[in-house]
Parts: sequence; structure tokens; C-alpha cells
Amino acid sequence: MGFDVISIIGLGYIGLPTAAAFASRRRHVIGVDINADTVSTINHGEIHIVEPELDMLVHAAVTEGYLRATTVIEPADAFLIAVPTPVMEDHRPDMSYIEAASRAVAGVLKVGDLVILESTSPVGTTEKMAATLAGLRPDLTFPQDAGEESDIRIAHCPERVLPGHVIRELVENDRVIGGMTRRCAETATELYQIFVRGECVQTDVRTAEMCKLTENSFRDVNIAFANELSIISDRLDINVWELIRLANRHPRVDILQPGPGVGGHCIAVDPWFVVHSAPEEARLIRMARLVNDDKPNYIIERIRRMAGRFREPVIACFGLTFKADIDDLRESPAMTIVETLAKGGYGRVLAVEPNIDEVPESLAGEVELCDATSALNQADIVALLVDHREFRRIDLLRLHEKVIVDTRGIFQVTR
Ligand code: SAJ
Repeated sequence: MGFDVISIIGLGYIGLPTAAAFASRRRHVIGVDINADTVSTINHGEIHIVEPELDMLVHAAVTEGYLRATTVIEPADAFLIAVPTPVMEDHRPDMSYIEAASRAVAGVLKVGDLVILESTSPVGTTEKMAATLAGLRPDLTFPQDAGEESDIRIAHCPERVLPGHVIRELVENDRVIGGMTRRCAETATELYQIFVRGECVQTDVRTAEMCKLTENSFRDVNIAFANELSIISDRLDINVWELIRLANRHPRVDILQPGPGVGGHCIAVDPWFVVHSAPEEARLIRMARLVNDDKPNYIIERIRRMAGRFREPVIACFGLTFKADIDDLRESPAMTIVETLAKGGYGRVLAVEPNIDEVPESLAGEVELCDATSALNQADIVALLVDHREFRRIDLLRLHEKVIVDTRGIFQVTR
């Protein structure tokens, strides 16, 4: 089965690197996105996201004619859907992007095509997508009805790449290939083996969907354990960083790190898909989400209490991104904390964020973006919210006489 033309639907943090990976192996890739600016940026050989090495790969792919972006879907031999799957206010999954992409794919399907859902999805989503495609294309047969002999093959193949390391992990990580039939899994494996050097491990679609959710729920539960430990340690006057360091010396203990909360659009979102699918059974997973989502409030309350000691407190917040050494502010607990402090009238709020040049819109007029030296010269309270590598170089003597709220343990004098 040759894949002369591969269509990637959704050119975001996953879709664009995946498109570039296929194109760098001399496959003709059509990138489809609803955002015309994104399409135009890519067709100029540039990128709209921050990811090391990706700009070079995309520039080469476009220049050499292997990657072309468009807002209108076109026929292809394989379709990979990598559109967002956000959760709504009540934590229910928003499947509208997947539904829209499915309808678009249905319009151009032909016998022999492969459709892969990469987006992180609640268990059962791929089967619903297959039903949608079958409903729109009664002239074709699908795996749920025709089994191994179906005209169209369908699979769920989630990604597990770490932002900032996407290009390397796309190639090196093992890939879970969930086929609706064995032949679907085999065909999807052939496709990914064009660039994947890790092992392509075959399973069924529901296990593949749940595997991705399991990986991120595992991480969220373990971060919640660390965050709860940090709150207990504060109450018991214990240095939680020393506590975890000592406990992790046990050969079978590996406690993660406390923080100001859990950010990003993965770990903070995916466990809700499990809770949505099994609300009575997913008690620990649900509670971990509540522990992590409440950690910013705990930090805000600590800072508020300390600000009460000063007549006109100056609060310097170090870090705004959702994790260290990236520029992504999406779903950032640090942003939640800074916004609340600024709008709550707790004092004058300064922000130090080496990875952005301008004050985020939601903080404009409320927070002053400045460099570390200026912030330390003015601050009464120093809140370390993100462990950027630049902050690890701050001379601890500069923190003398400051009130410190260190949510990531990098200002610990005991190493
Ligand atoms: N965090 C902590 N303490 C820790 C580890 C993380 O507070 O010990 C926080 C981070 O500060 C951040 C959040 O959790 O706010 C998520 O950080 P992360 O390091 O888990 O990174 P993500 O969300 O960018 O990537 C995760 C990864 N999943 C796992 O490690 C199981 C990545 O492999 C996935 O591909 C990605 O989610 C995704 O796309 O699902």
C-alpha cells in the first residue's frame, strides 16, 4: 500500500511537526487548517508555533515542494486528524473539531483510503467517527460493518511527544497503533514506519484511546500527590523538596515535583476524558484534578497573607508560562496566580518572564513586565512560579530579606 499523498488535518503543535516528518521523507503532504493565516505562514515556508528545529524542516519541505498547506481538504491516500479536543467549562469534552474534520474527510474519501484519528479523545470517539463517515458515504464500506475487507481503514494513533522535544520524540518514541481491524492496524503501521524509528505497537482502537489518557492521568495523579505533600509539609514545617529528595532515594519510590498547579492543554485536560467516560469509577483521577486545580488558590492565599505584612507590598512573580523553558502561556497556573494577585489589589505586581517580550493582554495595565534585577531591587515578596533555567542562576544573596514563596524549590538553600 503506497501512500503517495498524505493529508494532515489540523496544523498545530502536533499536526505541523507530523506533516514535516512525512515531507522530510519525501512524501507529498497536504496540510489542511481552518486558519488562513496559518496556511499562508506555512506556504511561505515559515511556522506559527515555537518548536526547536521545526522551522528548518517546514522551510525545506515547502521549498522542495513536499508540503503544501490549504484551508480546503483534497483527496489523499491517508488522512491524519490532529485537531484540538478541548474541554468545556463543565469539563465535558468538546468534540466539535473532530466532527467537523470527519465531515470534511468524508467528502473526499475513495476506496483504499486510511483515516487515522491522532487527537487525544474519550474512549469510543474513533468508532463514532467511523459511524459518521459511514453515514455520509454509504457508497463505501467501513471496518465496523465490513471488517477486514472494508474499503476504508480506520485507526487511532495518539502522540506522546513533549513540547520542546517534538521532532526528536516523534521519530524516537514508540507509537501505539489502535486499528478497528488487524488490517487497519497493519496499514497504519506501514504509514508511521515512514518516519517512526520507535516500535509501532498494535492494539485495538479503544485501548489506544485509553492508553493516551492513562499516560497523562498517571502523571496528573502523581503530580497531585506531590502537590498535596507540599501543602502537608507547609503545615508540618517540613521542607518538601528535601522530603521528596530523601524519599526518592528509595529504589522504588519516584515522587514527582510540586508546583503552582498543573498547566498546559494535556495533563490538565486529558484526565477529564476518563472522568467523563466513567464518572462513578474514576474517583482518584477526579480528585487528583481537583487537588491540582486548587493548588493555585493555595499559593494565592499564602501570598495574600504575606502581603498583609506590608503597607504597600511589591510582589515580584517569577515566571508566567505553564512550565519551564517554554513560551506557552496556555492554561498556565502561574498566569492564574498573577492575574488574581493583580486584580485582587494585594499590592503592586511585577512579572519576570524571559520567554515573552510583551505583557500578556489579560495582564495589560495591571502588571509590569520587567527583568529579574529590577524586580529584585523593588520586591518585598518574591513568588517563584516557574523554574526557568535563568532563575536557577539568581544569586541567593539577592533574596536576602525578601519574603519568598518558592513553588518549584529552586531557591532552596539546602541542596
Ligand atoms: N508538572 C509538575 N510537576 C511535575 C511535572 C509536571 O507540576 O513533576 C506540571 C508542569 O509544570 C506543567 C504540567 O505539569 O504545568 C504538565 O507538564 P508536563 O511536563 O507533563 O508536560 P506536557 O503537558 O507538555 O506533556 C505531557 C507529556 N505526557 C507525559 O509526560 C505522560 C507528553 O509526553 C504528552 O505528549 C503531552 O502531555 C500531551 O500532548 O499529552
